Amino acid sequence: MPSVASSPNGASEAAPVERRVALITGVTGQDGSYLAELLLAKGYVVHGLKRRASSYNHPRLEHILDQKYPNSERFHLHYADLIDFGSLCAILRDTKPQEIYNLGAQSHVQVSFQLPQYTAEASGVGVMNMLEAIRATGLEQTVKFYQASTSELYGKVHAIPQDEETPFHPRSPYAVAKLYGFWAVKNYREAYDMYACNGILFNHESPRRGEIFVTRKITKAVAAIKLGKQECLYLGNLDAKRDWGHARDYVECMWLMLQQDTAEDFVIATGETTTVRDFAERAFARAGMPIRWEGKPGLTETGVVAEGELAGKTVVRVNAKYFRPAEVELLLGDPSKARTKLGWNPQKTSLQQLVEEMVDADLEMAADPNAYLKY
Ligand code: NAP
Ligand code: F7E
Repeated sequence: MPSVASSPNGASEAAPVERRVALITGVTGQDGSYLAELLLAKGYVVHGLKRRASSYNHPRLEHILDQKYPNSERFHLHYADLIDFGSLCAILRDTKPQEIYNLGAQSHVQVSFQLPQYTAEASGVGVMNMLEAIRATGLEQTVKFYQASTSELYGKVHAIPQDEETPFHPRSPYAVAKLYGFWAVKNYREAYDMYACNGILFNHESPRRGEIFVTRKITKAVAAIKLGKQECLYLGNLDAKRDWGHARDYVECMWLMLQQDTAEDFVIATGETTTVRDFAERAFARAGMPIRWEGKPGLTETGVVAEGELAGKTVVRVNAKYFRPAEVELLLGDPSKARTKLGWNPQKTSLQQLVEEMVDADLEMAADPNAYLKY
């Protein structure tokens, strides 16, 4: 494999060099944008897959596509879709990547109950399509393949904390689809000796998180309420527990997983868990609106601003429409293997730092929509 050519600041080198080539599916998503930044800084040529849409659909990549962005000329977008096998073969034939990061998926758990078949195609069969496209283009012995697997596989958990040996018990069409992808990766590793691995990633968030995942929904609402643009935040299960990390830290681990001699699966988590309720408390407090809970836990419970300008205002209510047909109550990952074998630091960003970064970014974006491009 050619060596990576990067200077310490990630700038282009003068002499022509053979650069490593990576392909990212899901590059337009939260993780894809951070991973593209990381790989460009490491000297890669980065190809990303984008879907056809009727309107502009890659705001998270806007800054990278700007010619002023360092190494922007090494970033290329291509139309393709995980459910279109031919398009995957074409992109592999044309770009010949040495590393593939398969981040593309219909990734919303609750939405997967409304779009079960589409989710199966994109998040499950899409993985098989990509693996078969690798074989069809003769790349199976040269390419390293990363699959975005998920802590949702543990679902109704059989052990606390969850590690690489914990049995799976998926609780949604999304998790069922991801289970298929997980085993496709393991199967192709065993059957064809491919370098293919699963990152079993626990929830990871950032200012670039999709707006209907609970953390971003909270931080965006906190900012809008603070600025008088929204009255109240409606949530579902306040007592669900998640192991929340920062997406920027987690993409480093994806890269590390493809730099090993042999392909293995890894749990990526912080090793700490907390409730949706606690996340909301921290977010409102960060914006200077500490809340107290009133009423019995359940549909009638409310979050009320405890002090300050908005004291007494009800800013959180529970709405049953956000409850799921089957819930994952508690996720807590054990990142020991990643820490030991990959040298990865699961505690690089604390939960409090994550909350603060997200709230501060949303406050800025609520005041100035153009501020989005900075995040
Ligand atoms: P995200 O923001 O929802 O991004 C998903 C990406 O997949 C988007 O680029 C989306 O394109 C693309 N996509 C959807 N359907 C596709 C299809 N049929 N063909 C090609 N691309 C398609 O997700 P994320 O948070 O960055 O997560 C990245 C991956 O990690 C996903 O596979 C997710 O399931 C998995 N994961 C995420 C977490 C987490 O906490 N974030 C944890 C564990 C695993 P559009 O922009 O066009 O919609
Ligand atoms: O929900 C509860 C909800 O949608 C977290 C995806 O990236 O991580 C993510 O899946 C918890 C759940 O993420 C609302 O019931 C309460 O218990 O932010 P979420 P998720 O379902 O954990 C995994 C690892 C992935 O792989 C997925 O791709 O929060 N919750 N009230 C709510 N959730 C949402 N979305 N909205 C609410 O109003």
